[in-house]
Amino acid sequence: FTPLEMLYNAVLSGDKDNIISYIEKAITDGLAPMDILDKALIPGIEEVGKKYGEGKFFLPQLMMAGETMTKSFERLRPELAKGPAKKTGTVVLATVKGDIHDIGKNIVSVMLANHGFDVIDLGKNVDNQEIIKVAEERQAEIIGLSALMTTTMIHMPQIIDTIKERGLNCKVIVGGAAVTEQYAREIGAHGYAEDAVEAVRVAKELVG
Ligand code: B1M
Repeated sequence: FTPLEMLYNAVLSGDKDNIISYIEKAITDGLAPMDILDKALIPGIEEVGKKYGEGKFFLPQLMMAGETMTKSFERLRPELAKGPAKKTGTVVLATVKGDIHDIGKNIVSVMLANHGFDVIDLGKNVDNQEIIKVAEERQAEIIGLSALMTTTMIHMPQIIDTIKERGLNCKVIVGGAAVTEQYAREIGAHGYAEDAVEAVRVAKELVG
């Protein structure tokens, strides 16, 4: 197996004990941290989601894979963090209420910070009002919302409506596996991004 295949398999099988040594090996072999994420870890966790959706994997496997992915991302985080860029704007970022999926949101967080955004990451399962309050206090140019479930993405339009009602000068970017570009348009979001690289592009465009 190549280092990328080893990592893919480790996420798929929820191999928390060995994932770090595989990451170390991949880094020593000169693989780019973003490639490790995009070509091994994310495809691995997506396959887990597919198998879980098909009833071939069960909750314990989903949890093990999630923990393995989180552990590997924490190891990669400092590798992904490049030097300070010039300040681009402030983003308040959160996974919406009722939703504890934060792997993708954490990737978006690191990427935005790498591109000079001051990221206030409120974490996961965050109340609508808390997100709006912090954005207002910190005069954030952007609110970034992540939702992975059809049952939780409904908080997004609620937040957007409140912002509009209060006349806050703040743009909202939405993303996460449950969200589509069409949904983003329907709820009146200012931006949608399919992945972390796209999120940076959209955020820059909105503050531009
Ligand atoms: Co859950 N889960 N999960 N899960 N889980 C999904 C989302 C699911 C689709 C699996 C399935 O059924 N096939 C399904 C949701 C179904 C639906 O609503 N349609 C599901 C379910 C049902 C559940 C539970 C209810 C299971 C249960 O308990 N019975 C439970 C929910 C708990 C809760 O939130 N209240 C649950 C729990 C978990 C774990 C805790 C075990 C774990 C999460 C660990 C963690 O995040 N710390 C987990 C995992 C790992 C998944 C899957 C397999 C993978 C998610 C992931 O990390 N993907 C997922 C299946 C799937 O999504 N295909 C699934 C990798 C990540 C890099 O992608 O988050 O999409 P993603 O982020 C991307 C882009 O979307 C984008 O950039 C990122 C980087 O490219 N992006 C943004 C994300 N946020 C953005 C914000 C932006 C812009 C772009 O702007 C601000």
